[in-house]
Amino acid sequence: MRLNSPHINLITKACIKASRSLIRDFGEIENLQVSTKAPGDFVTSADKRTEKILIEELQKSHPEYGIVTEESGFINKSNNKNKWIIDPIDGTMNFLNGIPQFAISVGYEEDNEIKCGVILNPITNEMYLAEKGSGAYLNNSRIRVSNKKSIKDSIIVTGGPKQNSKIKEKIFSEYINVSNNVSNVRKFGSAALDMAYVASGRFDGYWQRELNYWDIAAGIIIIKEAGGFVNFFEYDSNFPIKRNIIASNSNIHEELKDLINKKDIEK
Ligand code: 2AM
Ligand code: CA
Repeated sequence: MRLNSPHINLITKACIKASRSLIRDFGEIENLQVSTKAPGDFVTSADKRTEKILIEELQKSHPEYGIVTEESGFINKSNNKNKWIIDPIDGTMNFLNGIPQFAISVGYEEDNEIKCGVILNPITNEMYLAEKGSGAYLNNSRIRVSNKKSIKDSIIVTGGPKQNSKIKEKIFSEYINVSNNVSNVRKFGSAALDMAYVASGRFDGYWQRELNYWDIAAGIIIIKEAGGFVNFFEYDSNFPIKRNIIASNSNIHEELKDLINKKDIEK
């Protein structure tokens, strides 16, 4: 079985088209590391190019839909019913350094709920997709979150703090606390792929502060449809784009939440 509603088909097609250009850009960036051109500028243009293709493709069928993107901001802001949430390159730092751990991430939101989403790593050719009520898939295979029962045996992935974070100490102390209470913590540099890996059972859980909604929109539905739990904490309704997230299989979710919310863990 494979998902084939109009929305998921549209996203899939747009991501595949955008990925061709992104793969070319990635080939160039490896050359750029030995050239004199500033890599930062190149990433910006790769981001913009990828985003432009995604927007053009998605707008062909639904020019009236709202779009929330990393590079262009809001399009059709008054449409609150139907929205595409786009991150053209999630894992920009990896992309910039020639590390093939980045993805195109596109979610579709209806009435403020994510209904479907696609995360595509164009280099490994892994496409994660999900639609509400229809399960989650990696390419053509159904995926599920892990069945790990205990937090102390779990592999947990995280990210941050970002360079300009004002809460670095808090994030580092959470990192220590979680590390001391799980099997191991990983840091891979792409929120979208971190979530895709939780959905496919490679990691048991994920948490991260100071994300933007486009980093995680597609991941939310993919994890939920893979049987996992997704929660936001310390949500500020004045900044709805900013998110702190915890996502994991259902067995360890409460324990992971406790590790993040409590500074001192009773042994
Ligand atoms: P990005 O690559 O699209 O910037 C890295 O831990 C993850 O956090 C990436 O998914 C990255 O998305 C995201 N992130 C969001 N805001 C960030 C920031 N200001 N600095 C670094 N990473 C950020
Ligand atoms: Ca991102």
